[in-house]
Amino acid sequence: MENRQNSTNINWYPGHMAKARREISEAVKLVDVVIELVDARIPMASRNPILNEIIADKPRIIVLNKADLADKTENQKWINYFNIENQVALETNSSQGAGVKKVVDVAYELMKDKLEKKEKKGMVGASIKVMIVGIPNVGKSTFINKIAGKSTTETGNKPGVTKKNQWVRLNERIQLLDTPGVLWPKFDDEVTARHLAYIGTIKDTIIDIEELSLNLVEELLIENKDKLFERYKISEDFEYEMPIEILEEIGRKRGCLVKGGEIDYTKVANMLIDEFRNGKIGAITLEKAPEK
Ligand SMILES: Nc1nc2c(ncn2[C@@H]2O[C@H](COP(=O)(O)OP(=O)(O)O)[C@@H](O)[C@H]2O)c(=O)[nH]1
Ligand SMILES: [Mg+2]
Repeated sequence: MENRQNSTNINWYPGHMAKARREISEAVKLVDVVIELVDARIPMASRNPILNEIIADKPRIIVLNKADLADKTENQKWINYFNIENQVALETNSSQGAGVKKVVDVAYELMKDKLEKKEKKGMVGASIKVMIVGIPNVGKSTFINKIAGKSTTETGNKPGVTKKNQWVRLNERIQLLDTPGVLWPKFDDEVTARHLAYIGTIKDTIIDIEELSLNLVEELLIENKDKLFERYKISEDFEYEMPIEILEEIGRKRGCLVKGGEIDYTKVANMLIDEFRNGKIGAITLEKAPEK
């Protein structure tokens, strides 16, 4: 399964970025609505501002995908935030299909007037064209497969929109460009890069997993301490001064030990990151919507 290969295996070089940008710009000209997928756990870090330049005023729907892995209340706050900004936003769980049909319906609603005008002018069979855009691993292929109802996206993980434009008919009025636009993740600042690493957007072999796990513990302690402690059965009155002590306790609880009973840091770090990525620690939103 070529396209199931981890998306993070692209190494983005300036050439790739330029190519992705060019290809998405071309594809955008062909569509009426752009559907931007972001990760509901990190709705800021999982966006690439270059998209604003590329799509300019074209109607857009922001989709908070992997909503199942994020906090329900926070998802709603993000949707409200975008709505206040005059931006249509919805949440989905593409794996389960929850919310995906609504995205199609909303895309239609956005373009309804335009379509009716075309039909009044006598254009028979006019339809709305949409495309999906987002950074690697955000769920584009899963989303497309869900709304298209079959496996249409053997896209692999090449930057940009690589195949010749093929359209998938979603219903009698909407067509979907079957190849998503792959945007590069932005590593402008440390927090963004770290957040992308937590969710698995950055290739693991180029990150220090032990350091990353400590950062994650530190971040979870701020607002998700209860979930973290509950998951690893850490006592409420466990005393610690540094995140590393929590990581060590998790290691002990999980038996991530080397001979002699020392903590196996690599093992516990990998386990923790893996469990976070899979939502085992809980539905957690790391980036909050700005308060209005
Ligand atoms: N929990 C959860 N996992 C998802 C969701 N959407 C996609 N995934 C998973 O995220 C990973 C990346 O998805 P994929 O569609 O290949 O991402 P792409 O690189 O943007 O095409 C896969 O393991 C999917 O099963 C979702 O809404 N919820
Ligand atoms: Mg894909």
